[in-house]
Amino acid sequence: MTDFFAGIPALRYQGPDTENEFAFRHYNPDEVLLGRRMEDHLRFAVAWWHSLAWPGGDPFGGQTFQRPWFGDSLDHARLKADVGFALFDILGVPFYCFHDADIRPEGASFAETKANLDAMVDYLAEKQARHRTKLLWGTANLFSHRRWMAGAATNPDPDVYAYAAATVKANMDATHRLGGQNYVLWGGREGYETLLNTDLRAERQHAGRFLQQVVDYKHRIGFQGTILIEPKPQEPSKHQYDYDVATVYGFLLEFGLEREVKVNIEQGHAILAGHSFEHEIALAASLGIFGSIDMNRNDYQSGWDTDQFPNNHAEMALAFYEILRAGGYATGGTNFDAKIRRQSLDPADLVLAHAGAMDTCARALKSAAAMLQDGRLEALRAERYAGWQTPAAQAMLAGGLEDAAARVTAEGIEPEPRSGRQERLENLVNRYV
Ligand code: XLS
Ligand code: NI
Ligand code: NI
Repeated sequence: MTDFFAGIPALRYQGPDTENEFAFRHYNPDEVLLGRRMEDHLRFAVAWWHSLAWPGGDPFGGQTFQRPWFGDSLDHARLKADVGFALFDILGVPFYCFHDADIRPEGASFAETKANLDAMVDYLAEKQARHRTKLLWGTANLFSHRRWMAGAATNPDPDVYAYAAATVKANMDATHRLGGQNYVLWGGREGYETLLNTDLRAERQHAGRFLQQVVDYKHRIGFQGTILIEPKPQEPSKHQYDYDVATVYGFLLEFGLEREVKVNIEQGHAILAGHSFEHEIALAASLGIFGSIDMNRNDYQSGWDTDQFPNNHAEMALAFYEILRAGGYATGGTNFDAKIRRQSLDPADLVLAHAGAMDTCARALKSAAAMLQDGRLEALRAERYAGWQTPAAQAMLAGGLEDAAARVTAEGIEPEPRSGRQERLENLVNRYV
């Protein structure tokens, strides 16, 4: 067991006016919004890599955190899991997520690494049986070790493709065994540093074939969860093949996987790709591939993936509005792919970073639900497209270009521009955030 969080109580909802720092002001798991409990809307998950494994480094300096579970043995890994589940209990989160490299020590060979993974999966299974927190998704870290430096499935060396297959297979088995609801693939090194040494076509074909093999394997082992691709435009590579939602959709279509694979959308990655977070969610929903969320935010000045905890509820309300419009999560959830700052050394910093983010999401969700319930935004959107309900408009879509063109003279059409009413819509949103 662990006393890392000694003196920190389990957090409870106490309402917006409480003076208690160790309480929720907005996250009230049992509160019902639009017919669903808040906990079931938000489906929060803690990310093992940032909250438990990250040592506090940045490009100019190394470790700042000194945690008793930092080390290379299985005992360290088990202590890390004990601390993890203690954190999950304090927060009352229903889910966690991991990479293999976060939960087990690396071995001297593939066999030893796999044995370490299996030992930790046994340990996590026991933990899950005694706590309420379950696995939202598992994934393989195919980017940190030097063997992945030129990619995993897209590596020019076929031996690395084999190693990636073995690693992903082991992690799909682990995720399946732990009852994970999704399996994620994020291709941090599936891209290039320079086009001068890159065969774009070959790398794309290999990535597509790899994903087909992943999907086949999922069906063969009877894994019921969702396979998710996490788009990101660049960093660590100069250019990554899973650039954004639209790019991933094109890739899925090319390899016949658009009904098999969905997307895990990260706030900071959307911004790096030059999109808003809500744009990426709305686009994925409209394409039928919305899966899950990695919730964080980037620093708007530094321009790289700083993975901070979210704290802007007004901005997030627009994202949750799109999630609600899409019908909410199915197997997905809100995973805090976010890390505390490297000066935030105290156990309380770790707890309250999550608590604040949970409250921010809950507040955003309440605003989004109120916006949807108000109905005026959707009514105004529908009204803007109402002209398309007429038989003449529908007939244009069924006929040829010349049929549509003929309407202009036959009906004496002269389009009358109408206001988009943007400021009025923004004012309406501001009543609820
Ligand atoms: C990195 C990614 C990573 C994925 C999981 O930028 O967000 O953390 O979520 O591999
Ligand atoms: Ni990220
Ligand atoms: Ni992520």
